Amino acid sequence: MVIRRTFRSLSAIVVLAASAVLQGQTAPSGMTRTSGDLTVRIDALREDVLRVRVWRSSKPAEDASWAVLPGSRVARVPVSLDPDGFHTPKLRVVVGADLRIKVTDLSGNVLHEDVLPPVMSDDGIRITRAHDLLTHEFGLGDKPGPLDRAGETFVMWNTDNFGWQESSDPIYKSIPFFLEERGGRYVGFFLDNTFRTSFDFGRERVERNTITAPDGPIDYYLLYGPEPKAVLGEYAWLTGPTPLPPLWSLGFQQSRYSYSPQSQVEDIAAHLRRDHIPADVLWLDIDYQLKNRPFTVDPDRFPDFAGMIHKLAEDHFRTVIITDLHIAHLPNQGYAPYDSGEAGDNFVKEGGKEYVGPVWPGPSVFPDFTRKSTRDWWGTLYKDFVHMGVAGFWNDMNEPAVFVYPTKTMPDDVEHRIAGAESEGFAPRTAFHSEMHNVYGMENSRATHDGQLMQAPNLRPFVMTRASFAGGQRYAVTWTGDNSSTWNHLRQTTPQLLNLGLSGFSMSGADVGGFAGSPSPELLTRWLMLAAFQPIDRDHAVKGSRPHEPWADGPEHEAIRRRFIEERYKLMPYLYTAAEETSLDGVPIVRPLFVDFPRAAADGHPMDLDGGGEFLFGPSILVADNPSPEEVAPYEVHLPPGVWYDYWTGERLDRRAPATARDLEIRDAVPSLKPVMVEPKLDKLPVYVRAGAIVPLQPLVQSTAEKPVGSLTLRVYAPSAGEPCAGDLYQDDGVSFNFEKGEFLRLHVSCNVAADGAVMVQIPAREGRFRPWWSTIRLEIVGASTAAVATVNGHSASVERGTGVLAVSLEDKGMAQTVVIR
Ligand code: MIG
Repeated sequence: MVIRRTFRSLSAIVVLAASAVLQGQTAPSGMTRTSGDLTVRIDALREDVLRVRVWRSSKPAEDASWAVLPGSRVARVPVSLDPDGFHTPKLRVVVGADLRIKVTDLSGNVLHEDVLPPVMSDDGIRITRAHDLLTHEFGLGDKPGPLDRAGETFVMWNTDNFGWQESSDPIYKSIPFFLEERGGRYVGFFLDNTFRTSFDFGRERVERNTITAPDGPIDYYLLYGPEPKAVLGEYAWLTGPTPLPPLWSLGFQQSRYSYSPQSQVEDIAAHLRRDHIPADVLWLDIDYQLKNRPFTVDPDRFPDFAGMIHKLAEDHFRTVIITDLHIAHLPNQGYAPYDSGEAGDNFVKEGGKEYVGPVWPGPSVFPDFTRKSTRDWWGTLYKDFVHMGVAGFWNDMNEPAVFVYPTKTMPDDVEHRIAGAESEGFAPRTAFHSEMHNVYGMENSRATHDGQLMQAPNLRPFVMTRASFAGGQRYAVTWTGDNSSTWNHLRQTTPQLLNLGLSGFSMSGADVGGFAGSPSPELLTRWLMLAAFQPIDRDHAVKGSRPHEPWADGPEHEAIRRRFIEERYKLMPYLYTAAEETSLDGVPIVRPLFVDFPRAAADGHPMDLDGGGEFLFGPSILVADNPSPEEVAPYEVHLPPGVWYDYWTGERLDRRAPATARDLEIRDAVPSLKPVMVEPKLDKLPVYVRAGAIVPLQPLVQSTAEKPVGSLTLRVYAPSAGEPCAGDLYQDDGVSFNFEKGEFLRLHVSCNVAADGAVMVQIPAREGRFRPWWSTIRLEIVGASTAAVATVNGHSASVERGTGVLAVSLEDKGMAQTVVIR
């Protein structure tokens, strides 16, 4: 009986095996299995990436995706068939007769296991995965709450959620992707279903992770680590990485709902420059428009809009303006966005007629962004603004938000058309809002991105979107919407931005100072300090709130705030290099410690090092904010194993968190195993750098548009003798795509500390043709012993000594150089 079953299923596998064409030969790339009216098909897209689909009846579901890149969706590698499944060189898949799936690594460690068969019926879909108290999940986009999603339940339904709180769900974005850790191994799970999906991570029953949706496909991807960075790279391979942003978008940005009239915008710009607060971007919210109508300018309040943009640019400011998607319903009244949109049949419908709903302009219509021709039309609306020199666009309200209650969005039966999405696998059809709701904001930002690119093909587009879906990082950066001016919301920015980064959105920020309400001077100061180490640093505030600009609370607060913004600008080469890294490997700019130190905690728990306020800013810098930011008592900072330096003082810290069971046993007797205790002070934010890092810095500028004067600094944080030591630097013109044609500069600097303490730094010849702003390099060695002599390429050079720092200056013509300090 057992033997016959095995034999039968084996032949079924062979007959139904999906195929990969390799070197002209057809080999199976997975398997198909049927039970009752359900069929499951599993394909290996790569050795470490699986795609699982389930369908009812004999006809496979539409093989299509808004999120997954077409090339990745159809990628296949050959697999080896087993009697009960198949394996790749990395993964083994077993499929039961009842269609339960189990995926393990080749040593048998479980990565995914269905505890119940998949369900697909008229009531929707359900996947029930094994879970336990030691399983942890991260990701799921912008959802508030703790970094670890385990023990909670979440719903994906893009929602305008003014004043959301820590327990609010859903909010603006739906990213049905999570990174899961069990037993020190990481796996990624991405459910490619755009309906209102729900994720329960052991909340209802601790042993179950239940994933449901009222409709749509069972179509999910499993991404195997075992390291978190591998999963993040695979997710970037699947949905596209965050592209290289324009350099200026990493600068400080000042916004308010709303700067108006024109003279106020000009005053804010002048004040930033007068007070020497470095800044790159000013934002215009809805009040620059006439009666809140998108793609208009109010000529009374902004008498010379183009002139203002131009003048701001001369003063090294970029301007980003809001362009909401709701188009005022004004037939034949000379409002071109409506008339041209209507002429091209570009708005969504209900019962065959244009759907009209109330938003800021009053009765409004909504572009049908899942139609390519609509996106193309939308792109044309940007023509004037782009040619005026507006640098970027803000897509708000695109959940879409509609002022009808309680749903706050359009009805489920509104009709969208899917057209021109053949390369994404979709045949043209009409789809209801219940299916398109969660991708609507992403497709809005896509249309804006593509439109900006169409108008200015050699400028990197910049779009900030509020709503999005998995893969939306290809088109836009994002922010966390309408947070509040409270200490808890400041604290919340850390887990929220970390989870966004783990969900593909490396470029994200939270309204600095909080949107709703008014921050106290201390809160605003602490927020500006922390945000200097977050990917997007944008100060924004609701109408009617107390002023939020850095100078708002007098010179003492302003001085602290300025110092942190200045530090961000000095670190710009490091930050930009981290942004470029994201665009290649999907590792986000800010990330939890476990991403870089997956095995650093003694008990293996990914969060055990992390008191709640700690995160990595790029590969080498650790920020340890107060986990209870309003608390005045000292708090503990746990540093991953290895030597660390205090970023501000250069002090070497020989403390580390216990990393082994033995460490745990002896910790009470060993001072270096004790956590670092931090005494909270208003103007102090603990920042550390790992030994062996080489951090590039630049002279202070007031805007990234300003050419730095002076040397490039390479700050080497000396490791112990024989330990690894390296750092990267990436540069280009910061705005165009010329880097794709070789106009970039890349350096991989390395160092070595000998047993006698001598430090040798090797700067290789530059890669790429970009000519940088510097002609000298200042090499700083932090933590060097009291050495005195230096040689540059064998010739003796003078050494400058500071406290704990030695510095050598050298000319840089792009050739390889070797510096030795002993
Ligand atoms: O209904 O454009 O989240 O950042 O300032 C409010 C006005 C509409 C919501 C955004 C906020 C923006 C505001 N918008």
